[in-house]
Amino acid sequence: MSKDTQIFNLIDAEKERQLHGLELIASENFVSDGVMESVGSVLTNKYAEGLPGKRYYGGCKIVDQIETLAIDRLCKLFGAEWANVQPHSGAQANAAVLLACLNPGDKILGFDLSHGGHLTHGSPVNFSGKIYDPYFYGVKKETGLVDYEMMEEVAKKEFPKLIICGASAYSRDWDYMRIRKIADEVGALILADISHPAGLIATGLLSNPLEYCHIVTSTTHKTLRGPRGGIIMLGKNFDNPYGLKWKNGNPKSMAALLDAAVFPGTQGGPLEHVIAAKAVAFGEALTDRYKVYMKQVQKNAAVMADEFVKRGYSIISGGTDNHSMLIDIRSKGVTGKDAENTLVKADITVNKNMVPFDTESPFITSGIRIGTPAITSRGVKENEMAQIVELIDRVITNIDNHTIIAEVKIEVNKLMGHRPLFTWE
Ligand code: DSN
Repeated sequence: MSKDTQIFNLIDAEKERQLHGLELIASENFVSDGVMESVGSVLTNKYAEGLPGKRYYGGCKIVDQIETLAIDRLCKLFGAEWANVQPHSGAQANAAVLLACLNPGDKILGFDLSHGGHLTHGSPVNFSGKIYDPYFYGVKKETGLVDYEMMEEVAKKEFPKLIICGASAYSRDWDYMRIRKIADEVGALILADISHPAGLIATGLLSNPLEYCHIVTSTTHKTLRGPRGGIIMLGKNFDNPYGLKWKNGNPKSMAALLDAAVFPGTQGGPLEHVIAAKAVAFGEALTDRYKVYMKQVQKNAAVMADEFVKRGYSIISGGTDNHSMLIDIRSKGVTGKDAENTLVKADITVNKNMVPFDTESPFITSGIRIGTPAITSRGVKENEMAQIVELIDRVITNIDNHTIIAEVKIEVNKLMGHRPLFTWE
């Protein structure tokens, strides 16, 4: 059969866009050939509902080995005792955790979406805020840092069953020990969603929540540089401290509850091609060269943040310890929406983002979020950050000047066009 030219021409066009542009969306990355080949492999043909060794379909001998390797590598990477690698996404992983730990109407305490949190941490437009009863903590206005006093105050007033930490737009490390103390005082479980900084945690560049948090979820496609997908992990000695049950059954281990919440609770057949790609990514993340990559991501972000500050931009919390930064661009007289839309004309991709205490709606926003995982995968180093920030600044400060935007686009294409999409260099 001949190739579907309509679709494959579009795939080629998207490849060209990725090759020539500056990809600064903090949650995106470029994967290795091994990850790409696994996702495009014959494993997509296989049904394997269940877990390795306990499937509802025949012919799972090989995929059992693949999924077991993925689990073993993941546990080694983070020092986890148990993992489930089947969630199709980070949102699916969080849905499974909430299903395993809560009953409809139970209280949860999450990081406010408009302060940097995530939809699945209790937003009213998401299942987590519709099915459960959400309360929030945010950042302190003066510092832009997580307000742990507020977390404690709300927790002691509301007694949530689950406290969720982790963020989509927060550039500092978390105090997991402090969160555990608060959770223990009110009898709550903790879910740490490390989707964004997972790679920095895996390589010891940020603190590891598995030491203090009962359950940890992540996506696999951001700093972890794997295929799009989710994971759930458990640390040591946190097995079901409050004796949760599954469907009025006997108390079960937390691992059994979470497994059941993934399948059959929220998903059907696992994507074994994606699980193989996750295993490849975890294998890569266990290498020294991945640690070199993550250090470069962190260094690039720190230097980039400094360059923005030098040009008069306000970074929430004043800088970054991880791969990302949230920039308040109000001082430049531009909204997040206009910045995103104009930067893309110069082949620079960022996303508009609310800043804490924003007066604009989520569709407009006063900020942009920027991250370095993707450009670092293309070999960009810290000595190129001044040039990249100058290009972004030139667009933002000339938002209506089509000639200047066209000039920036040419410079962006020159800077990026000759590089491979993925390199270890
Ligand atoms: N969409 C992800 C991000 O960009 O951070 C969160 O789900």
